[in-house]
Amino acid sequence: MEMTFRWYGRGNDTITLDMIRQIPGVKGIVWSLHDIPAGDVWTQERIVDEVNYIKSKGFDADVVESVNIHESIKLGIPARDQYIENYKETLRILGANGIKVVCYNFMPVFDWLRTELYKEMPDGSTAMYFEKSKVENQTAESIVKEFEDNAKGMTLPGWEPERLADLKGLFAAYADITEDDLFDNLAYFLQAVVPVAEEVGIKMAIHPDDPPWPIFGLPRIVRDEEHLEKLLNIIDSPSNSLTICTGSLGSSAGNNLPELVRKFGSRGRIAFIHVRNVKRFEDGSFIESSHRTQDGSVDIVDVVRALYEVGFTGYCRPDHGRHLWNEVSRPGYGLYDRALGIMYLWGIWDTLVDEHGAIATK
Ligand code: DNO
Repeated sequence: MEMTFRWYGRGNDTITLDMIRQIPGVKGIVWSLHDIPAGDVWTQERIVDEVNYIKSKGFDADVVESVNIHESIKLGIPARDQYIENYKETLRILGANGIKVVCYNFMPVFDWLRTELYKEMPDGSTAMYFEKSKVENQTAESIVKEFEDNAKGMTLPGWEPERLADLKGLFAAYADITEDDLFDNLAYFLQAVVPVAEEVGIKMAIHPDDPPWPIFGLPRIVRDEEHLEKLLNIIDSPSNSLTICTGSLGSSAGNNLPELVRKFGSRGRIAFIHVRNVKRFEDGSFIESSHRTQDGSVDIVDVVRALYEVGFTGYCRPDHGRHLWNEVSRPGYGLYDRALGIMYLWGIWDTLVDEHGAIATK
């Protein structure tokens, strides 16, 4: 397993690569070109500049999260073909520069959604919170506005302003799109890009829906074991792989994360894993807790054990953390709690290695 850390780029993150270097065992940086609008080609020049900078600090730049997908591809409208061509071109350039994994998602309109970015916890830290009834009783516009107003000036990953500028128009466009339609549009996209990914040595790794249920009546198709199985069957290739996000999938009590890791990991179809914990409440709400098993509803110890058992050699990163010790950071992406998360994951992993031996690494 290779430990990585997500970083938003020079001038776009409160954390520097020099800080990340002091977290034990981090080998790679998970990066993206966040200023490039979804659908545009990433140029060779920009990619080389970012990769070289990351390498100059002693890290690899193997994983990109995300190359976002233009809405027309999800909607399946004619304009998609040009955007798919652009996507292929970006993959070719990324592949030529040694990139191994591209994380993406296929969520309509929104990427992840929460109702509070800084909910106060009993210990004085704050964490991201999703209150189910609030989403059921409020309009998308009002929640999005609140969400953006509360971000303390930080951009939120996956919340491209150009996409959200016309929420009404987007909702209207999705009015007739069923889950089957959305799945067909995903299949169309993958059939076009996976052969290119194979050619250039990239694993496409889809991120599950967050939260893993339909919101505001929009279709969601990457929510559970059945969905994951169905999408892997679109093309049986390592270049059509998964990002398992234990927090996203774990927000739904029906998803057994260690079991999913055993099932898809043993088939070599997990390219990337985001490990974090969430505490689920009876009414369907959830809060992002510390990574520790006892603090949330996901058995993180067993997730790591499952990774070990399947001989996982892919990429791992700690995911959203709480905001601790007055740190000012992008919501969920502070330094401290993610660093604590890494040490928890290493503690479990190193114990397994100590007791049972190292697994073959790449
Ligand atoms: C949120 C992230 C997501 C994720 C994308 C992947 O913090 O987990 O924005 O990066 O869904 O495409």
